Amino acid sequence: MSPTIYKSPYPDVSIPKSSVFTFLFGTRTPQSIGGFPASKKAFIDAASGAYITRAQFLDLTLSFAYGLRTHPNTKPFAKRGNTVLIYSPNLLAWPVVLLGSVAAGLRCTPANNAYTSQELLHQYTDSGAKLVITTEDGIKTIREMFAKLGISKEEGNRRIIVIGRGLQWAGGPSAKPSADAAGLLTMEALLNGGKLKEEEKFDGPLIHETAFICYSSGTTGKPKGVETTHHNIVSELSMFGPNFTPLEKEDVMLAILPFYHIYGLSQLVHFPFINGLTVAIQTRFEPDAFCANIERYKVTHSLIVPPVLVALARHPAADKYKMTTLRYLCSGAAPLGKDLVSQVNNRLRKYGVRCDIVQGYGLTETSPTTHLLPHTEAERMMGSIGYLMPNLEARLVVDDDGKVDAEEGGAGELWIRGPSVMKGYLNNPTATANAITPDKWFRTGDVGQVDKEGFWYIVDRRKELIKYKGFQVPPAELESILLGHPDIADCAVIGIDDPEQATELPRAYVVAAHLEKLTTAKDKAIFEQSVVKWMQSKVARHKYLRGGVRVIDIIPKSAAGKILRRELRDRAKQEKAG
Ligand code: 4UV
Repeated sequence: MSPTIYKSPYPDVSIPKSSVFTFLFGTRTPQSIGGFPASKKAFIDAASGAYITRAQFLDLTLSFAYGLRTHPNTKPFAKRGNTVLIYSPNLLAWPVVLLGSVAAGLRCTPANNAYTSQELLHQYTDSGAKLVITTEDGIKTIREMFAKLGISKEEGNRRIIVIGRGLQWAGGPSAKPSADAAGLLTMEALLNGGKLKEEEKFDGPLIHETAFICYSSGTTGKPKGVETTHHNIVSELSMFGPNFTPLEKEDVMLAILPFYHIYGLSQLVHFPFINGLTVAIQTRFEPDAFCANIERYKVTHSLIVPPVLVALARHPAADKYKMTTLRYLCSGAAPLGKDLVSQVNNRLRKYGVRCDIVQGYGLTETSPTTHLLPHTEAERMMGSIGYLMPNLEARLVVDDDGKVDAEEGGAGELWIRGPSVMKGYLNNPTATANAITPDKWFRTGDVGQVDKEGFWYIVDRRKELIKYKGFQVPPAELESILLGHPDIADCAVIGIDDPEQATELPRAYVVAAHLEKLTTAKDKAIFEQSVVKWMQSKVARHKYLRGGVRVIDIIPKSAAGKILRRELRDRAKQEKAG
């Protein structure tokens, strides 16, 4: 039987055949860049108010690219197709070093800035990166990573570019460098040499070269490098438009989601620039600063994850600041309940805030957004992830090999096909073949449903991935670490729901190697707690076992040895109910 293929209710859009850089900056005159005034603010450092205009953004990226290409430290590693790793929280410099690297023809692999040296090591080696761009706070971790790789301090120092604490380069405050940064090459120094005359071109078939390598565990296993091409990003950005998001001339977006995650990378760095929005960058989410920044910068738009809505529903900061400019909030990366949206709407409306709260859905592998609720439907279709984006096709598959599609209105695994689907997992043809079928369908591992009007819902997740506040927590990664614990014989990690915080929490079920020693409930509790603590010394914060550890006799497995996670999830539900 032929498959049931769904399309967007919106017509396909034409997609320019250009590189990311040309798409952003291609049409430029001294007065205008990408169709908006060159003097318009592009990015603001929310804490200090320092900013760069669109023209400065272009100049700085070309200067950074030139510095990369010509400085003796970076020159050997700044050849087209080489990879540079960014290990930094969201800062004003972030878009500059990203687009500067892209202009020089490099691929960028952005890493979680909370990663430990061990976690970072995987991404650094797997991506084939040689250069690392980091902040003064990141130097120590990078040096630890180099030491683990047997790279001498001297050699390691040549591979580091430091984003200093000061913002003089953007007209902002200056700051003294720390002792750690002494002798290292700084971003500021790279900006001072000259300007690349022309960005590296990715035309014709070269649009399919890789631009970004974000890490995702996909449906199973450890984090893998997702090869996002120039064409993927340009396609993704072209699919949006006024149909989905309300856009006006003076709109300001508040950026709190991490730029290293594809959601932030695409929607907070690229999307606003293309659409002429100004982005105020808040380095860390904190409810008070979030609300204060909305007032201070007259913010109209923000992209969020469900726990931010929990803060807007309950935190006292929402009573304290004037947020009447806010018109659009888009939540994604994790399921969002209708009730939470209603609570936020009710609270904000008391203060005269009329804001469309919508939901989007996407994956690292789809660059990312595949579905988005048009703002005009925010109220009526609360809880839906909205329409399929134009230029994409979708299926709802019931069996494993894609032969049977769901009946009309029924649920199935969501498969996506289109120009924003990744090239594949870096150096991992097996994982790529498991994720993308020969006829180019990408399996999301999520269970979806679509109604008669074309509104989509995510109703379940088939894959093992856990999401803590929108961050990926790959169970396989935690399980392999837990198996290194001397007192753990076997284990499985699952996500348990925490409706209060609108998130999942990672929980480990473990078989103790010396069960005979855990004779009392107290012994067990002490052991479980010690494992929680032990894990905290090994991984970034979002992977902590916040759902706790439970000792059990045996991990349920299939005949083939696969962990039966569903059984553990049912067990967790029963424990809660009991
Ligand atoms: O690979 P990743 O970490 O990617 C993301 C990307 C998120 C979004 C969301 C809306 C956008 O508009 C956008 O641009 C980017 O999180 O994780 C992918 C997995 O996260 C879950 C789902 O299990 C994906 O396979 N997920 C993402 N969005 C939703 C979601 C959602 N709205 N509802 C339920 N699960």
